Formats: sequence, C-alpha cells, structure tokens
Amino acid sequence: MITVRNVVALAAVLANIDAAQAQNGAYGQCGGMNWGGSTACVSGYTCTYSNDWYSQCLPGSGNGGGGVTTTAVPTTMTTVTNPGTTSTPPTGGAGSSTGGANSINEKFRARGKKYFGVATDQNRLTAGSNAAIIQADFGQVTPENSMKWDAIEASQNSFNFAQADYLVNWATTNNKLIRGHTLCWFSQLPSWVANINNAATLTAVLENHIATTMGRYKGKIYAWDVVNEIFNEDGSLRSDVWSNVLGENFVSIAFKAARAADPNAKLYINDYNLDSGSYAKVTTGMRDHVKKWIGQGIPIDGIGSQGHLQSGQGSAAAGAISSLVASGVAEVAITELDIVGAASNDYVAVTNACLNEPKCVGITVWGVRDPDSWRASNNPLLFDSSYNPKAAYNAILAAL
Ligand code: 9MR
Repeated sequence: MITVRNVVALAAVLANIDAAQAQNGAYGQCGGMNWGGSTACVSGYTCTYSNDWYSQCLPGSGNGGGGVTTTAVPTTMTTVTNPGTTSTPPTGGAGSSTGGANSINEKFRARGKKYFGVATDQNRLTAGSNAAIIQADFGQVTPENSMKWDAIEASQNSFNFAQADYLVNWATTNNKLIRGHTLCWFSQLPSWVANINNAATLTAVLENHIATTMGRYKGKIYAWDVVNEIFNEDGSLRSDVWSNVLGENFVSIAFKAARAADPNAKLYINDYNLDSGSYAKVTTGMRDHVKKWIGQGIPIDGIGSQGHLQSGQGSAAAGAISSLVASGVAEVAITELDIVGAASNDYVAVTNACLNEPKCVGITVWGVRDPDSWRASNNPLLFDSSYNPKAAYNAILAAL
C-alpha cells in the first residue's frame, strides 16, 4: 500500500541506507515495528508494506529489480477488526488473503466448516515460504508457542506480548481466524506459578493472567484454549499445581475469568489422546466432566481434540468426535493435527470425520512443513522440507 506517510518515510530511510546491508530472501521479513534487520530484498523482490508490524519481500521489481526498497516503521499498534466476524465471502485465486478458491481452507468452508488452519509463530512467518503458504492455503492460525504462560508472563505481572502481537497482527491483516493457545496449562509454566501453594494467591494469579492476556486481544480471537491437558489417561484429573491447590474448582475459575475477559470468544478445553471413542480419557475423562461442568454453569463452548496421531489412527477419528459431542458441548475442533508418516488415508479420514459432524467447526494442522514439526523425524505434516505439498495435502483437496 502506498501512502503519503510511506513515501515520506521511504525517502527518509533511503537516504540513510547502508549500501552494504544484507538482502533478505524471497518472502523474508524486511521491515515492521521493532524490526532491526535489513530492509533490502534480493533481486526480483520488493520490500512491501503488509502492516505496521510486518513488511515482506514479495515478487516484483518495484525499485528497478534487485534494488533496495523499504517501508515505514510505525511506532504504535494498529487497531484491527476481528476477522472472525467479517462477512466478506472468500474470493480470489492462489495467494489471496483468504486463501485461494481451491485451497484446503476454502473447500472446507464451502462444505460448511469455519476454517482449515495451521500452527505458526513469528519465527516461522518470517522464514522460507511459510507466510506465502499460509496466506494461500489456510484460513486460521494458532500460535505454536507465543501465547503460552512462559512466553507472556515469565515473571509476575511483567507481560511480554511482542511475539503474540506479531502473530495477531499478521493474522488479522491477512484475514485469518485465530485460536488462542493456551491460558491454563501445567507445562511451559514458570516456576513462580508452579510453586504457589496458597489457593487465594493462585486464583488471583490465574485470573490476572487470563484477564490481561485475553483482554489485550479482545474481539480478535475466534477461540481460546482456556485449559489444556488437564486429564490423566484414565480420565481422572491430572495432578499439577492447579488441581493440587485449587481442586477441580480451577476449571470454573479459569472459564469464568475467560468469559468475562472476552465474552465473544469461544472457550475451549483442549487435550491429547482423545482419538478413540471408547478410551477412558475421552469418556469418563473429557465427555463426562464437560457434561457435568456445563450443567454447573461453567461456560465451556468447545472441546479441542489435539490429534497427534500414530499411523493408522485416522479411522478412529469419527467415533472419537462423536463421543466428545455426547458431552453436550456446542462445538468441537481438531486443534493440533499431525500424523506419523502423514498417510493420505489418515488425513482424509480425519477431514471426513470433521465434515460429517455438524458440531465440528474446523481442523488445525500443527505446523506447515515437516522439519519444523515438534515430531520432525516422523514427517507428520502436509508440506515437505522444500515447502512442496505432500500426497496427503492433495488427497485432502481431492476429498473436498
Ligand atoms: O509444538 C510445540 C513445541 O514447539 C514446543 O516446544 C512444545 C513445548 O511444550 O509445545 C509444542 O506444542 C504442544 C502444544 O502446545 C500442546 N499440545 C502438544 C503440542 C506438542 O508437544
């Protein structure tokens, strides 16, 4: 976007450019708030303003090809509207902001779902082809790590939202829904929280963390994983600081604080190994507890099934989702899908399981390409190390 402000800033910055500065590669970041790197792009690419937080080297020779172009570096955060409330219909070809008409996301949406999304963060969005792929193929993003407690509030009442802000601004600018992840979890929890043994103190700390984090992004997040991984495999509550100090009541405290902080966000309880309809963690664990808690007036809107699957597990997804829906919850989602070996039939089975359950709103894959996965050695994702779509990606498209 060319504005008077940008042109003025461009001229000012061009006057000071160090001719020897490094050139950013294709689709690399080249500007934005707090950006300290080079603003130059390699030959054939132009540094293009995307939003106040992000400028990117996009194809084109806006400065004669190979020349150095740059952008304004604003100092305040942009105010944005919630993409989740937009009524703009999906349009455009590959690379459009809502995903191409033939993308997984748009085809999924055409079948009545809200999104087909992916986990990412600033480190991925500024590397390789991740941003371009997400722009073209996916309709929702989940911050893989930047909204966890250790990233946001490593020490008490000292909040750091830099990376989470980046993710939210990128997603909002690119018209992607956002799932917030995650507010109350036993892992990636700083020791100053894990060591609290007083119920009133822990309640206040949890409420403050939720109010501050959700409050910052109020109106911009489609759904939040309010509590994460709170069950044992036998369906009982996990022993951690939350249940040890507060008992089961921490669930009520967390969800009520979340509802108060952002009344329009969908509030989720999220867990792994919810992949078989008869498994104790699904039945006496998630299904029965959520049914009870909803009956007690705890504002739980959704159940998230992470979906970190082994090869061959896709066929059980439909039964698992049915069991979760039997809790009476308003919606369910597959929130962190990755499958060892990424067999096409497994990915298609999970996709069909969500398609066939009206309460299933969407699927999120846990990363773009295999080498960036937390289980990289299992090649579990939809894109290979060269950012090429794999067989499972094409199989999902064909199934849609
Ligand atoms: O993918 C995440 C990885 O980069 C982190 O190192 C890890 C730390 O706990 O968390 C991973 O994401 C997890 C998610 O937040 C919760 N469900 C399990 C995911 C895989 O471990």
